[in-house]
Amino acid sequence: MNKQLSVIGVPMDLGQMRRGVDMGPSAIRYAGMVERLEQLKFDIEDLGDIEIPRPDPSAADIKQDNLRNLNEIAEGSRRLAKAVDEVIENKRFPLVLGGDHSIAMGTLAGVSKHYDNLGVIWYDAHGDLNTADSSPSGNIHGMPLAVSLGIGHEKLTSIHDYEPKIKPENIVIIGARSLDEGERVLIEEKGIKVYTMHEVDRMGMTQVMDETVSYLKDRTDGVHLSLDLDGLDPNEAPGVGTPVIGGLSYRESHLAMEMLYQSGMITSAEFVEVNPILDEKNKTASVAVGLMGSLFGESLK
Ligand code: 5AB
Ligand code: MN
Ligand code: MN
Ligand code: MN
Repeated sequence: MNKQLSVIGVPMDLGQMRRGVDMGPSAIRYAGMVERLEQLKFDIEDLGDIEIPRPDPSAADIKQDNLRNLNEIAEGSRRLAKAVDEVIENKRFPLVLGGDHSIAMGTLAGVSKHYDNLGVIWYDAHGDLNTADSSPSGNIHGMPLAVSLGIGHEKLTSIHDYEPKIKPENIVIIGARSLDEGERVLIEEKGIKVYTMHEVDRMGMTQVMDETVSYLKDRTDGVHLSLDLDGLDPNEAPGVGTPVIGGLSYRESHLAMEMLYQSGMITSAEFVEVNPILDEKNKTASVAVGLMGSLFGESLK
């Protein structure tokens, strides 16, 4: 694993309607991220936060074509893509801190340029495969995976001047338990691999991760982990804007991260949707930092 790590914070809250998720990067830093990773002998540089444009107050909450804050999110994503691109250019591992999940459009735009077949592990209660037409909310944080496939508004799919960013056969979704009708159709149509909570319950996380790793190993030349904290159960990660009961446990999630570390395949990562205002004593940010520990090689022995 690349031991040169660059951290980018993205104080983005425009992809959904609950304020506070823009403070996610601070909460994660406050939970001791840098110290935790330094103990694992990483060379860490913290690049600080990307500047996110503020929406015009007179236009607040106006939904343009069922895409709330479209222009500001597109601009923020372009800035993030550029920053992530540069990190990889400098041969370092990008670790991105959200912010809501709409930032994944920018992260993937910056990462995927460097790979022919980027794999993506989408650890989430949701599929994030909506378009303006299928979205029940108009919230862009429910759309980044579709956008990265080249499906959605042109202002979003064209971020960083190429598309699509990823191929459907290179995606694995883990932890899904809340999929909208349009998302189910897309999953079926595109043949996207999904381990819902049903499969995790039946097979156990060990088999889910064994399969995920061998599936991606053959077909990808790099793998991005996009971890939405709402993939975990809200009892263990309460500080998220769109909690769904019946989620992945803390232990299952640690196991998943440890197996990803052992696979040696992860080349970039992001941790998103931590909302300290909805949290209990920074619990969710601490969980995020704990999962980073496992992803980056902490072990109990
Ligand atoms: B998250 C919902 N599918 O589109 C929608 O937290 C929820 O990034 C999206 O996974 C949740 O509004 C987006 C109902
Ligand atoms: Mn989610
Ligand atoms: Mn998500
Ligand atoms: Mn969410």
